[in-house]
Amino acid sequence: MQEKPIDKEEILKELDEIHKLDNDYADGRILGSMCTEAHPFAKEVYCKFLDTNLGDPGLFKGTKFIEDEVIKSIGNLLSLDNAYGNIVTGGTEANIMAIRAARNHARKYKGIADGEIIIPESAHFSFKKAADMLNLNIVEAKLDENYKIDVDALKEVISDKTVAIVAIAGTTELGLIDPIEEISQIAHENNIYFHVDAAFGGFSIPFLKEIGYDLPVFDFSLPGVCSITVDPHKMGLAPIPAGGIIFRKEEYLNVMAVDSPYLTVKTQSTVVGTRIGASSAATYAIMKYFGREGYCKIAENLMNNTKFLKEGLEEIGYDVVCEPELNIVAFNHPELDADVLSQKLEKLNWKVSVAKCPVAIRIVLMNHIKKSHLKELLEDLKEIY
Ligand code: 0PR
Repeated sequence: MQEKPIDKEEILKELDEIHKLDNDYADGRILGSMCTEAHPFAKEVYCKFLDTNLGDPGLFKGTKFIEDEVIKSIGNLLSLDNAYGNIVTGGTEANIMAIRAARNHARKYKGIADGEIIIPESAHFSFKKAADMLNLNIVEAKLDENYKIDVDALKEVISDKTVAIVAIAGTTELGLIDPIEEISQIAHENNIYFHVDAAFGGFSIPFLKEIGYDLPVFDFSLPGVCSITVDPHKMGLAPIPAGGIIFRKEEYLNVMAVDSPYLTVKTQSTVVGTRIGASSAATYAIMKYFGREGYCKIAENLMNNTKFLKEGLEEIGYDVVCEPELNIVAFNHPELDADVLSQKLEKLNWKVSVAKCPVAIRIVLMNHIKKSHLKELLEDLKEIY
C-alpha cells in the first residue's frame, strides 16, 4: 500500500481502466456462462443492504425476516409450505450445506461414520469439494444414452454407507433433468437423504411448467426429496452472490448447528459466519418485481432463443447433441474437433465453453444473449462450416 491517500477520481480512473479488461454481458459475446447481468432494480436494492450481516441476525432483524420470506417463497415455488434454509453465496455453498446436513443426519441417526455420496457423472464439481471437505467418498452413478442418471446403475451402487443421493435438475453441461421422480422413490424406500441440485433449473422449470412445457416433476411434491439447491443469481436475475438452499425439515439445519455463544443467536448452521444480507434483499425485491408472470416471460424468451439457435445450427449442418430441455444448446461440427471449433470462435471474439461429457461446444442462453447476437453467431458458424 502506498504511504499517502489518493484522490477518489484518480482511483476510479485507474479502476475503470482495469475494468475494461473484463468482458461485458451486454456485448452478447459471453456464451458459456450461467451468470448474467443482474436486473438494475435488484442492484439498487443490493446496495441499500450492503452493510447488513446475517451472521448475527439479532442485529439485523429486518434482513433476517427478508431472508426467511425469500426462503418461504422459493419453497412455495418448489411445492413446499414450510421451507427452511438460507440464501448463500451460490450453488457450491448450497450443495455443501445439503451434503453436510445429509452426512450429519446419517451420522446421528444411522451411525454411519465413513459415508459415501452417490452423484451422477454429470454432477457439478462442487460435490467433489463437498465430499473432500466433509470426508466422504464419491460413488458415481452412470448415465444412460440420453446423458441422464441410469436408474438401474444407481440402484446397484447404493450401500449401507450411502449418506446421500444427488440428482440434477438442469445439468451444468447440457441442461438436462434427471429422472427425479424415480430416484425420489428409491431414496424414500431405502431411507436415504435425497438432494436435488436445481442451481440452474430452479428458476426456470417451475415457470416453464406453468406455461405448458412438458417437463418432469423435480421438487418437494416428491416425498423423497429432502433438499433443493436453487440459484437466484442464475435465471433469477439477482446479483452475484445469491444461491439458495431449501430444506424440507428444520432438523436438517439443526444437525449442522454449532454453538455460537456470544452472538445474538446461540447456534449457527451455515458454512459462512459473517454473511451478506444484500443478496437476500435483492432476491426478495426482484422476485416481487417480476412475480410468477414476469419469470414465465423470461423463461419463455430464453427457450425461444434456445429453439432459434438449435434450429439455426441444424439448418447449416451442425450436429446438436440432444434436444434441449432447458436453455443450453450443445453441438459439434461434423468434422472439426470441439476444441478446434472453440478456438476458431474465440478468434472471432465469441466466449464459448466446451462440454466434456460428451465433448461439444456448449452455449448457455442467458438473458444477455439476444436474437441479434445469435444471428451474428450463426453467420460466423456458417462461414466456418
Ligand atoms: N450446480 C450446478 C448444476 C451448476 O451448474 C453450478 C454452476 C453449481 C452447482 C455451482 O454454482 P456456483 O458457481 O454458483 O457456486 N455452474 C456453472 C459452472 O460451473 C457456473 C458458472 C457461472 C460457470 C458462470 C461459468 C461462468 O462464467 O459451469
